[in-house]
Amino acid sequence: MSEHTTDKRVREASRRRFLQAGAALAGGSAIAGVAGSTALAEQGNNLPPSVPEWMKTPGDPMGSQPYGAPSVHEKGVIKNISKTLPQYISASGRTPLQELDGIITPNGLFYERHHGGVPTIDPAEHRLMLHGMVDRPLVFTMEDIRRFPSQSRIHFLECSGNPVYTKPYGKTASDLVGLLSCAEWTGVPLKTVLDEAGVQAGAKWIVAEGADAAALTRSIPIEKCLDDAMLVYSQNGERLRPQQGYPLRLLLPGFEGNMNVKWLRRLKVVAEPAYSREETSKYTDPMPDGTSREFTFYMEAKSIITRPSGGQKLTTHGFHEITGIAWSGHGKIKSVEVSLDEGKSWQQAELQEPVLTRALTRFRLPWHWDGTPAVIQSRAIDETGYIQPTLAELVAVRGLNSFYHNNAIWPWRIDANGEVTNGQA
Ligand SMILES: Nc1nc2c(c(=O)[nH]1)N[C@H]1C(S)=C(S)[C@@H](COP(=O)(O)O)O[C@H]1N2
Ligand SMILES: [Mo]
Repeated sequence: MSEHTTDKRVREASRRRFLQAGAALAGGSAIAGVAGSTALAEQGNNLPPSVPEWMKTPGDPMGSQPYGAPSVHEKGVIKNISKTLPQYISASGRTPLQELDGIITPNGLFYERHHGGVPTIDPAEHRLMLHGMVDRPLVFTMEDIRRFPSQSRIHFLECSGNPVYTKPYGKTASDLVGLLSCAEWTGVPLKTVLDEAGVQAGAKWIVAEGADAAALTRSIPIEKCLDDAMLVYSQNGERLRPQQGYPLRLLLPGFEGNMNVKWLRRLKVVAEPAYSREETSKYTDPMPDGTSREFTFYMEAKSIITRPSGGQKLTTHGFHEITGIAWSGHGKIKSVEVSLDEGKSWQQAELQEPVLTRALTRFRLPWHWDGTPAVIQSRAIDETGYIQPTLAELVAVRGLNSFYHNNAIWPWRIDANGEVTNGQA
């Protein structure tokens, strides 16, 4: 036996010890036969102690993929695009949250929501016009924008129809809250650009307009524009994808997705909001007393367990890590609690560092599943002390006529076979 193979055996054995220790650590009795202990028994040509096929000849040469793509074995990890909803012009594609680790969404899997299709914009012909209540109206080329001092920040972006409030359909974490992603954004603070133009006294709002066929228009309060708003041109190190607003988008950390205008072409500084379609007939919430919530801006604290989650299956009893993501438009996540008993009791999950403001935060809880059916769920608590509500608590306040801004706790049901399903359905 080669030294290499012996090495692998040692590693296999130590992995086995770890999984058993993990099961004990999770509070249950260590069960012989947890994942890993069968590895040496199931002998195949590519399994230990054999040398696998892919070690016997050189691999693919360099240059076959000038822009990298995932392994052919990850073909199933793609955006979740509904086959029943029409997907032309007004469209959405969800991030497969349950397939991802960490907090950053790869650019190819970033969620998409468009009201007039995805325009193809030549950056050389793209301009940003800044006018209205300013001392010096200005028109910027993309080169002008890139000459400003830059900044990179990690923030989530979430559509406020995630999931729609009345019919929380869906099997998977992605079906439910996949209109959510997180990236490192690079651009220029909007304040820097506004200072260049000189905002006049009495200015209260900035109306932002996109260069798509929808000319999507939203009014942004001036305070946000002078705080952490950014004009972004890059996403996870490379230029924005066309779907995310290439070559320029407005990023309003923590504000509902719709206000983060893509393909940004115009900013008008004004005293009154525009009362555009997207802030009157859409993205507002009818309340039981006949009034409507509008200009809600911030996305409230929310979380979801992504593993184990709907559509997945626990194939073995024993140690399993429960993990998921939490986020809040109001700032940092303070803690995440997980319940394993239908919400009767809650325990503290561990938060993965860094915990960033208005960014996804990964949480984890070690768990020993003994095969008993269970209902698991998580709730986020943000730095303002706000606690993510149950759906019943949300309905008690909002009634049943709302459509957007559903940040309810989402339970997953695990049956005796280990099948995980939507606990609300
Ligand atoms: N110009 C323009 N901006 C837009 C939209 C649009 O259709 N046109 N969609 C909005 C909505 S509803 C959301 S949720 C986010 C989606 O951003 P993404 O596609 O980069 O995920 O962009 C917002 N900005
Ligand atoms: Mo949205």
